[in-house]
Amino acid sequence: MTRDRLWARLMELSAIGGQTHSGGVTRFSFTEAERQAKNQVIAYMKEAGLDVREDAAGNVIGRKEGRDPLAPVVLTGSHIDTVPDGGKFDGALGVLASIEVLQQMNERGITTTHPIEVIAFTDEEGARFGFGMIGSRALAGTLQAEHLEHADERQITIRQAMQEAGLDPARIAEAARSPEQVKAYVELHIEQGKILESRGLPVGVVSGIAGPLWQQFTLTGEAGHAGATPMNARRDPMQAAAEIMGYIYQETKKYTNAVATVGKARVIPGGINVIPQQVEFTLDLRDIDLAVRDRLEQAIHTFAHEVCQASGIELRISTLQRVAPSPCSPGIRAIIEEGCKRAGLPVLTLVSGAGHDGMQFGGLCPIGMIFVRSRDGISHSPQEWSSPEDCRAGAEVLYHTLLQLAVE
Ligand code: HGY
Ligand code: MN
Ligand code: MN
Ligand code: MN
Repeated sequence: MTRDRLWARLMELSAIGGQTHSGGVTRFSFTEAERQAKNQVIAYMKEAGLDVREDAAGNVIGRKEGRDPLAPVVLTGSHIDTVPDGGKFDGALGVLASIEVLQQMNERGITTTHPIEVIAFTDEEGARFGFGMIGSRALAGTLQAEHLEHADERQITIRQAMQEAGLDPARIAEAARSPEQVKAYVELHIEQGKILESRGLPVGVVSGIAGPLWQQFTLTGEAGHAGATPMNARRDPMQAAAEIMGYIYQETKKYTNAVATVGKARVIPGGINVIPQQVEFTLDLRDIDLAVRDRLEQAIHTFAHEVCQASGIELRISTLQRVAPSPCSPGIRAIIEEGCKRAGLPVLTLVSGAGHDGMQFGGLCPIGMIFVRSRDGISHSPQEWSSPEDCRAGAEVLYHTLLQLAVE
């Protein structure tokens, strides 16, 4: 596996579109930064000898034809959009390693029975609109018109952003694939956790993906003077929000695999000497076990309503996205494990705490994921890093996996 080409492309892509002062990448979907990166990915796909197109949802697709063009396609890929000030590897590694693998097959004159497509999915992260996995939902045929009404902080909706990017939102159904058309989906991705590093392993096999629930809590009280208003005469939404946040963290810690994050908060009007009128914050709640996530969600909502009722605060909770935890297919796991052995690597199976596009394919095709070690388990940060050797090892396992899936 020619590491230099994969590594060189990883570094080159990270410098295209959205580089931040801290060395990270901010590349939101349907922005100029993402367009530049998509154009670069298209160039790589063409260098790899793939037929390239963009579908109605803006997914960039590179196809390697099979002996039987009507045989169900083997899908691979990931995303090139990022979180704010994200890392160089999250998503990009999966897209570029897939291109590298197909280029290697073409350079070795390998023709598979099934066609193989590498996809750079539109907006996996949801960082701009608070609603993610847009491209994979479209491919699964589950992206609904109402989803396109989610808006960014400038109140631009997904629908408007798609139109500005030259796409016709009325045609998103054209991006959908049917189960007969797709054999499997396999994604290579950085682990974004510490398990592989703690075991001294470069690559892991994913058994399942924890499901993210994203909600927005809006608390409305009464603005007032910070100095002249006694503590017992306030309807302060920040005090209620603080109690609710404290409960979220303390309650979630009772469960082994559950995680909760309050990643965004907004105070209105936001004056240092003004009791807030309104406080908004987001909740990202996950667990590989849906029953645990549901139980936590209910407990948090009950507590929040009790706190707000007792303090005369109006509470609104809106759900931004609710993605069920997804198992990876045992059959594909076995093929990936075989790929690890062919690459001379030990086999370690682990759960993904992070969400991925494959979660959208429950009704479409079996899914599998390969993880590459993350230094210190850091991701969604400019400090995100995986070694060239580990990226190469992951690409090698992907190579064996795709070959096995596409030749059968
Ligand atoms: O949020 C996630 O888990 C992924 O990075 N989209
Ligand atoms: Mn991510
Ligand atoms: Mn990702
Ligand atoms: Mn992913």
